[in-house]
Amino acid sequence: MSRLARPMTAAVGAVLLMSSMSLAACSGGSDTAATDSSASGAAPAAADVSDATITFIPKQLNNPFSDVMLGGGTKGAEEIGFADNQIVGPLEASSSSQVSFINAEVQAGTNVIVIAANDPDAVCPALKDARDAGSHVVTFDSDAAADCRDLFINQVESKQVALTMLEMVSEQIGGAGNIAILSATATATNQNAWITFMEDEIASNDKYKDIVIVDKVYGDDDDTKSFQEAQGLLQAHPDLDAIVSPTTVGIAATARYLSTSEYKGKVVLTGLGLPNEMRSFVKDGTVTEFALWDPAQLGYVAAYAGAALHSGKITGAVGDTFTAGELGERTVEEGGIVVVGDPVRFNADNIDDYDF
Ligand code: RAM
Repeated sequence: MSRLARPMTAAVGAVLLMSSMSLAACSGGSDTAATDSSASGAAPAAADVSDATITFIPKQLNNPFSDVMLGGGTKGAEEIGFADNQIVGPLEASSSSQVSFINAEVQAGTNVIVIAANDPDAVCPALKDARDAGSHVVTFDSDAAADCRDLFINQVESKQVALTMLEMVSEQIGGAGNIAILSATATATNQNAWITFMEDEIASNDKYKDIVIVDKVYGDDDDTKSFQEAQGLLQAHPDLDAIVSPTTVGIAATARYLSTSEYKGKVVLTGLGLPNEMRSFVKDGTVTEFALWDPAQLGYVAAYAGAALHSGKITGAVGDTFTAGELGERTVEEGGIVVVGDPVRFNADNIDDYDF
């Protein structure tokens, strides 16, 4: 099945096939991507987690991105054979909203906690308590401070996410113009890293010297607030050329606002979105191109990383490797980071090839 997205320029790197690794597509088994066990000549012994528990704590529960990510996590946890797997978490993505959930896991003696941090620091004391009590902590999607977790499962190298968004917006506004960022929460580690890399690139790369970020607003990954922030941006900046929203909640809400407004087709909208949420806006001309990765892979790799840590197969040291089921071998990189895949750019030509 060929679903190669439109190639990017060399600056960002080629868009890789993501669908070949899609967990949904692979769930049938026999036609799945092979694990890397053949590379070493011997099948890696499965991590024994039959007496262990794993709990996933997303940024928030009512987020379609989290739902897909957690689906991958649950699939991984079941496949590996954890005695129990749970999902708990807040309904809103505020800084401290996850602390009581972490504390409850410490009380319960959960062996592996997988969390997408709403604030890199706010969750730290509770995560440290968890580690002191013998749990392993894996962050995914949005990192905590590095000394509070064992590993961070990152979708894509953060700078590459930023460069992909910058390149998309630059292409769509002809290389020059006023842009605004509509982000998630102001404390989100992942969005803040992407925004900082975008700002740095604009400041240092001549190619983007005519792009100006005129505003940054935060919809808190709340649909209503994001919708209102989009409306506010367009009112406050009549000369706005584009909105970049590095959050699936923000981009979908902004698209909904734009699609029935006078700005449809005039103000560019790009960023990170779920194909299933953005499809109608691509088809009706509100959005030309946006990007994402497969969130299910994040959860899936995080479950395998948790199992490898719990069973002592890895310690989380740089260079450690583990096999993430059908997605194959992964290596721990500098900073205790495991990178899952590459972003794909979605547009009218390929969006129907994706189902998440
Ligand atoms: C939202 C969340 C999540 C982010 C995606 C792109 O769903 O903020 O953390 O990774 O967007």
